[in-house]
Amino acid sequence: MKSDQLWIAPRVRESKQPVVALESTIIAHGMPYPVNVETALAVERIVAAQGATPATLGILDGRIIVGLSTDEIERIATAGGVLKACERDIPIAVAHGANAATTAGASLAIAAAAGIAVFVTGGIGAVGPQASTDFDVSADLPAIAEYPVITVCAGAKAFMDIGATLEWLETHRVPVATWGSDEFPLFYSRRSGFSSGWRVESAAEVAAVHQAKRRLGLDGGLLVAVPLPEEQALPEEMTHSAIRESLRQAGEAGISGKALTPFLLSRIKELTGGRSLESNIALIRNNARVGGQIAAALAY
Ligand code: PSU
Ligand code: MN
Repeated sequence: MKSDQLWIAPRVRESKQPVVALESTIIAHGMPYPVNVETALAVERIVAAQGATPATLGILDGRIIVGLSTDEIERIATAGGVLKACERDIPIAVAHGANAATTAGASLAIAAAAGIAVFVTGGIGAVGPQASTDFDVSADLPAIAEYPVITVCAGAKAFMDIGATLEWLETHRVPVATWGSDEFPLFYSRRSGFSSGWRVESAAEVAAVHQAKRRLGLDGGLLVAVPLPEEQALPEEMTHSAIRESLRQAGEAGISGKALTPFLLSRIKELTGGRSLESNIALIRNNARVGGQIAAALAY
């Protein structure tokens, strides 16, 4: 993607601080109004508190915007018909002059074009639970592998196949760090039972590995998975049973493709009496703090 095709907010373009990119699908399709807007703005403040400049990404009237204003975040959260754009949808949204929220993968493509080194999301899309038969592998994964950006997440969304996702990341040469833990986290819960083999304790360590990778001339990204705080985590059994039931309902309703993730997030919220949404808010805030620290460490 060409950087001269981006609308970079002056606040971001002129920033003397490191920039942290944030996605907007979580705002438009991942959380209900008004907590989506409250969370998006809180996440920006948390990034700023670490000494970094937040830039929420999205497409409005066909313009790819790096650094949505508060009004624009409100618009992407409330306007009808906002598309969920993964990377392949970006030219469609641009040509149609449409409004679109960008997924993690689409956001990584834009962040890379804008020269932003750190990207924060909630949980990445990953290898789906039936990928061996339906080929549902999120376009987030190849974007993480391809672009020279550090992605900070709370793991893959919990209804993905975590073991297969870690295998995919190994095959595609993505270093995967787990933050202060030996285990890859499970989005709503802290433990998945899988290890990535690389535990990190500090933002400086992540920054050093990213810089070594660049120096070595090795392309592509790096994934940091941060377990959400214990107090806001769902008990693993609650996570697993809500996922089982919501996957069953998705199968019954014939939901597939890009509608699946928003459907599951909303079903899981109902099945957990709103607790999964609280976890989702807590984990993205937590990721923003870590992402801000990593960006600051890179600039140091
Ligand atoms: N993280 C969240 N909520 C979300 C998403 C991530 O906490 O809604 C979004 C991201 O934009 C991610 C997308 O890229 O879900 C993945 O969708 P899919 O599984 O269809 O690739
Ligand atoms: Mn998918």
